[in-house]
Formats: sequence, C-alpha cells, structure tokens
Amino acid sequence: MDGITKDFRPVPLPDYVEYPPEEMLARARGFYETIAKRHTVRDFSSRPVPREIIETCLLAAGTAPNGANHQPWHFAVIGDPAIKARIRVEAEEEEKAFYAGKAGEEWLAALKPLGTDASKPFLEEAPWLIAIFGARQSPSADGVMRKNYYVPESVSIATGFLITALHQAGLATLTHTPSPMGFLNGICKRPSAEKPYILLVTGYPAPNATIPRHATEKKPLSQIASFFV
Ligand code: IYR
Repeated sequence: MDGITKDFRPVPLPDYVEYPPEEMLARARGFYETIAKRHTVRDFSSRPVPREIIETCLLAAGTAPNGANHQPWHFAVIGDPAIKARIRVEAEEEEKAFYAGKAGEEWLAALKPLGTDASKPFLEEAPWLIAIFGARQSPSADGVMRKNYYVPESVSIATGFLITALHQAGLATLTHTPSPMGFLNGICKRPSAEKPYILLVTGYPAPNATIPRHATEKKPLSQIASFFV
C-alpha cells in the first residue's frame, strides 16, 4: 500500500460537533464580532512575528475546500529583508505605471477613497510577506503531473482561511495585488504552471496605523443577501 487513495473509500465523518440552536446563534454572533474586527491595514510595524504562528495559520489555510482535493496552492513565505526589498522594487514599478494611468480613470476614481498610491513601504516593513500561488497543474502524491480544477476558487477560499487564521492569531493583514505580478515567480522560484494570485502582507499594525473611513462602510444584510423561504 503506497498510502495514496485513488478509489472511493468512505470513512465516518470525523470531528463534527453539534451545538444546541441557542448556542449556535451565540457562536455565530461571536464569530461575526471577531471577524468584524478585521481591517485591511497598510501601516505595519517591523516588530518580529514568530515563524511558528505563520506556519500554523498556513496549516489552517491548507484545510480549505478545493477542486478534487488537489490542493492547488503554494504559499511562498518571505521574511528575508533582501528579498522583501526586491519585491518592493518590482511591485512599485508596476504600481507606478498603474497609478500613472494604466488603471484608467474609472478605476483610479474608485480607489480615491482608499488613499492608496504607488508607494508600498509595507513590503519592507512588515515581517512577513506571503506570495500565494495557484497551480494550473501539479504533481499528485505519486509524482505524476495532473490538471487541477477550480484553481481561482480554491486559492481564494484558502486565502480567506489564511486571512481569518492570521486575524484570529492577532495579526493584521493586507491583500496586496500589484498587477501584473509575474515577477513573483522568479523571486519565489515557482514554476510557470503556477500563477501568483495575491501577495499577503502580515504582521503587527504600526502603532499609528489608520484605515480609510470608506473601508468601515459595510453593506447591510438586506443588500448582500436575499432569502427564498
Ligand atoms: N494594486 C494597487 C491598486 C489597488 C486596487 C484595488 I481594486 C484595491 O482595492 C486597492 C489597491 C495597490 O495596491 O495600490
């Protein structure tokens, strides 16, 4: 037995915990309260964050639902100041072109309330950058290359888990998307079958960190959901 499961072999559902309905509601409210305290941060402290915290949050990300359980993601974790400096140079080069007009008027107008510009000091200041890649194809456990499915969906869900895990651990995050970010393949030594999706910045917020007021405006439930009952 090589330990690779290729046939359907059901096992009893592990780990499920049922709560009485009142407790469910209390837990749902509790989680909402916790996650509503997550804010996208652009001012990071350079205070170090132990690697084991990042590793544990990545393990949580790796439990995300995904296409055919191929787990088509890779997380390149950068703490080396020299590599962070290279990423900043490359990202700022793309961002300069973006803000100089490549984005187009409508997009730049949409970004105005965020107060962002081409300057990305957080790429050097934050202790950790996590470059998140999605693999169009990747080797299975027996080393044979195979196609992956629902890659953007899978990677995005895993990224959501990661952001949630980092927040739960007490860290701030920024989902940064310099566009295009193909330069990350070279710097992170990832194959061309992998596409960088997001550069996740994480660490402690700077003591004087601010967020745009615009970001505090969340749509009410009536605008984000419709029920058919
Ligand atoms: N990638 C650029 C621009 C940007 C785009 C969107 I859409 C945002 O929500 C925020 C920023 C930047 O990082 O500045």
